[in-house]
Amino acid sequence: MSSHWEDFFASHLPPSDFEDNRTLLKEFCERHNQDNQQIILITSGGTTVPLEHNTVRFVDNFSAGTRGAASAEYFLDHDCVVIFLHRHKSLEPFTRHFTGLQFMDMLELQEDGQNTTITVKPDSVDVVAPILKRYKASHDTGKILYVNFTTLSDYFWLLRAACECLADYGARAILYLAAAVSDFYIPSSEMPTHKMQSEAGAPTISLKLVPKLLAPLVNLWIPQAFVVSFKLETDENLLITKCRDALKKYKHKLVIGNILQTRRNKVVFVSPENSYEISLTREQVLNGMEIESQIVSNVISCHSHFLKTNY
Ligand code: PAZ
Repeated sequence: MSSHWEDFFASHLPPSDFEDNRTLLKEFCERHNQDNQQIILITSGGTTVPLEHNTVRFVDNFSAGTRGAASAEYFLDHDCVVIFLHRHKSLEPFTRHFTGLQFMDMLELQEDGQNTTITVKPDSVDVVAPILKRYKASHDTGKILYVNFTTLSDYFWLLRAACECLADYGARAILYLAAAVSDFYIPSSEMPTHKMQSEAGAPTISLKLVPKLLAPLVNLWIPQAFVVSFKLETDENLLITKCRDALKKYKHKLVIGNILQTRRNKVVFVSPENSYEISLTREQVLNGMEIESQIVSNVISCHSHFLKTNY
């Protein structure tokens, strides 16, 4: 049995910087709430489940945040305003293109007496310039807000706060829930305070089911929004059924299903009306196309259709 979402909030404290983030979310939502402005809340990356209050060890998952970070860029290209609620240190829009030492290798250092000049190497300009241009366009106009979480309970607190701040947008808000949120956790009351000691022998860890936040999110926190959830499976035979079950249970607008191994080039859109697949050809992949560009275009047209038919 999973615990109830209200019990979860009652037994887990908000993150220490919660009030600062709530203020940022509120100001950002108020600033952009004019005319017909659409706003997208993207959740991205995986949540951790601590095994100790003073956390040395935790349960994590595979998600690097590629889907969320890439999607944020494409939503910004469509002139949308974006809240990027992501796992601390997971991939972020724009910087994701320059991970590791790759970026250092694109730079040239010249030291001439007192003067130090750093330039982008001529053969890297064509790589850096278009990304820098997109970055500047969205950052200089303040179109994206970054908020980060680490643990499952940080994520819960911030997601609810973001929904509350977005409620005034009504149907103009799109929730794009791509984060890989843990299904299991150790309740705060059952967690040891200090680092588990090996002298005590191998621990037996008993995990509890995480309450599903989609239910209060859709019914209470932001009932008019266009809510899109993602469903990850490893068994192809289960995918569509699980997507349909989620739609039936939570009554939101769209589920995007993907299989772990093929998630970079194939997804399935499942709505109450229909389902269809989006995939990239081998050639498109080789040309550097990302499936998120198509996912985002499709989500935007589903949302426009929703606005036209419901209002
Ligand atoms: O972060 P990533 O790009 O490696 O993976 C994206 C994803 C598979 C986590 C996302 O597309 C997704 O399916 N999120 C929901 C996962 C779930 O079923 O809880």
